[in-house]
Amino acid sequence: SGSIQAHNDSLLKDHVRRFDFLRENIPAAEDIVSKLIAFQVAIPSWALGTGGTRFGRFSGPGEPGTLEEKILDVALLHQLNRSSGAISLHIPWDIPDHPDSIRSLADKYGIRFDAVNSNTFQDQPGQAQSYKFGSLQHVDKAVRKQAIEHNIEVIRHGVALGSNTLTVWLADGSCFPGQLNFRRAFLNTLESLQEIYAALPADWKMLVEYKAYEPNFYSTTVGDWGQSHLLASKLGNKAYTLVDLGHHHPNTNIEQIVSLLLMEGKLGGFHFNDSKYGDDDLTVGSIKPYQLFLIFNELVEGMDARKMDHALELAWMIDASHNVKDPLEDLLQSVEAILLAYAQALLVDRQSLYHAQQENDVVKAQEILQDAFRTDCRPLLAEARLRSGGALHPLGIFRDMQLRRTLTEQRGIHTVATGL
Ligand code: AOS
Ligand code: ZN
Ligand code: ZN
Ligand code: ZN
Repeated sequence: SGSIQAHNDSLLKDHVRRFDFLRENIPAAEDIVSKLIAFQVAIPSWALGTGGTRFGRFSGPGEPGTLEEKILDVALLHQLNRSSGAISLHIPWDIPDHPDSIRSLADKYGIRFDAVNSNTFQDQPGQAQSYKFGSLQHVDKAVRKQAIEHNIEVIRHGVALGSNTLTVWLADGSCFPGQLNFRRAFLNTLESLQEIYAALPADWKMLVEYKAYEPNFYSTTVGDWGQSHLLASKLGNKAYTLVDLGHHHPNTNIEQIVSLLLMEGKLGGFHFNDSKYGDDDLTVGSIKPYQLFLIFNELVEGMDARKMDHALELAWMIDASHNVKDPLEDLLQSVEAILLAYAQALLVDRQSLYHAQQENDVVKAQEILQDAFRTDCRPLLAEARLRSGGALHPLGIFRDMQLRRTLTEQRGIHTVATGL
């Protein structure tokens, strides 16, 4: 923290000039800064090692090899940006054998446990039944039962860590026409999810993630927001839809989906990432920052309409990972992109937009949105970090202090992140 202080001192004069300029021009600047301070984004444990979840992995030096080290990585991110105070675990990639010590380690750094993720898309060594033809949808009750029990086990791990959300993503579907009966697959999935739902503690949520295709390429049983929403509404008021930005067909209007799910009180959370083609899981904001802004625009508008707390009522998580960047630098970029889109959305003049819409003034409406999108909000983010004890420029300090080198000295060059 002495180093953060020194880093901030060296950049302070420049920052103050840029922040003052914005403050003079944006009446809501102070309000936006406080909202940014409150906003936290959960880091997925599987993104802390290089390599994504598909094809080869090209690991870098000093990557975390244990759950403890993953938590320390998130703690490091959080120290730098003060916006990464949560981690999302994937079971069994992460097995919290000693939940109490894991929990106190996380507590020590102000990290909470966001949604826990189950995994029935891979067979684990020694497992009795195979998920080759699906899990919760499977034609064989014994396979479904194994998958249900796994999910209940994940809830138990989550309870021990103080999480209150289960995310279920299913690879279930079919690769060829005729392979399965759509209705039976859906009903099996529903019945299985009902058994898992029945095991949720009272204050828990279940997030049902959908995905258009991959690994199945003819049908996916929870393939879009309609199917997820159908399941979530049949399950009950603890079940919600989770939107992963990469899980749509090209050019899908994701912001419209977000708006309607929010309207129905059925939006549970996000997996943020970016993509050019499919579920690319690229750094948030690297390809379509305007889409990200438009999504946040709907979020802010819809959450305000429902009087929801922006920071607390949805699960904000990243789901991105790939081979060519330092994972920690990549995550700093992703968190920054999310907060930037959020700040821009907070800037939108809602009153004027409403009037422009009522008057069918299309040009004005577009100008209002683009005016917000084209405002450089980076000084607002920097000010939020400064006030909460973080670094003015997290990526800069990460490089200046050669933090990856320190991690490599501590952990070694070849550390295999557990799991994948
Ligand atoms: C898979 O495509 C989904 O995005 C899931 O959220 C999955 O659990 C995560 O990406 C880890 O593989
Ligand atoms: Zn996802
Ligand atoms: Zn994705
Ligand atoms: Zn995905």
